Amino acid sequence: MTSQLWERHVGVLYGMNKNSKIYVAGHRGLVGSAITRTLQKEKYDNLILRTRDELDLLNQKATRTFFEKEKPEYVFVAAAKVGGILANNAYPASFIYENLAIQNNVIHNAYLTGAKKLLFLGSSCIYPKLAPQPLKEEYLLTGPLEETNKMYAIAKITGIMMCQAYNRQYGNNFISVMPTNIYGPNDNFDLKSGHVFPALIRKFYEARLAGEKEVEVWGSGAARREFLHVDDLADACVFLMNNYDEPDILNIGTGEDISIKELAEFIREAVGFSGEIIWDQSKPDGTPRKLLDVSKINSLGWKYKTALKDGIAATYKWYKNTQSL
Ligand code: GFB
Repeated sequence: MTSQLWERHVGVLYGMNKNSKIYVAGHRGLVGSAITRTLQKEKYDNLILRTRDELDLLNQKATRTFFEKEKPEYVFVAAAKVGGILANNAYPASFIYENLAIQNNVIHNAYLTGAKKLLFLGSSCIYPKLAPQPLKEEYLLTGPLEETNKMYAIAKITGIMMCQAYNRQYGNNFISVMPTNIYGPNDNFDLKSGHVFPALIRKFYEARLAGEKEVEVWGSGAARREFLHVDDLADACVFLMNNYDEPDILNIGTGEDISIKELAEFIREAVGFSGEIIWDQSKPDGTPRKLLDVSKINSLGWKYKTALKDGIAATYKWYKNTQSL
């Protein structure tokens, strides 16, 4: 029996110590930066962080060298090629190639260099397009995927399977979590490549400043999504790194959804834009509904904190401040 299998066998807990060596892959992104903030706030003081210029996770050799030198004990895999509905649809090859490469390199090297535990971030888009709602963890691989983000989803499903395979074959403790749609500071506010939340903040803000009469929003507005503040996601990730040791995937969300129409109204109000919303139905709605069943994570003692309207106000404030810098 390997030492890791033995430790699991005798029930050694895998929680982090304040001086554990923790690598946050993707620490400058929306999710990675929030995990880093949370760890720092909770006084974990041995974080290993590398910018993309310092370490290209697409590069197998560079990733191997980094892991062999640093040997992190805990790894958060928040590095990924991400984007909104149009970017996913337009660049399927980049989404499948980059995500597979990054996660292969990170997961395999975490195994090779003896990481105690790894947390892999998936996405709610791994579930079948027309699965019953709310989406339970057991619906994974039970039906066809949504076309607009199929390649991203396939890559993320592969990451989940890889973690489970390494657990089974090598006795690793690699867990996978499925966050719902995330928003907050350090999001991508680019209108073409980003997600709906930051795009709407920017569109309404710029339209208000320019005195525009209308703003174009994509799709019919009927699609329903669940939105979680990234600080809540980060809190859940740190909680699970310390308290969850199962190979089964776990959803992270609020358990509440709204239509894109409602979201647009909320954001318009928060930003103070008084013009009209025009729906551009030539753009795709994507999956009709994406609401996670969060009963499993709730039963472990974790629940989200940030109400959507508070999250919108805070994110808008953050965005406005970045514009006046
Ligand atoms: O956020 P979003 O791009 O991602 O789009 P998905 C959500 C909904 O908002 C869609 C509508 O129905 C869009 O048509 N929408 C309206 C807009 N206006 C806009 C806009 O200005 N920009 C954007 N981006 N959308 C992503 C996946 O799907 O969800 C990723 O592509 C990932 O793979 C992520 O899983 C969580 O929720 O449709």
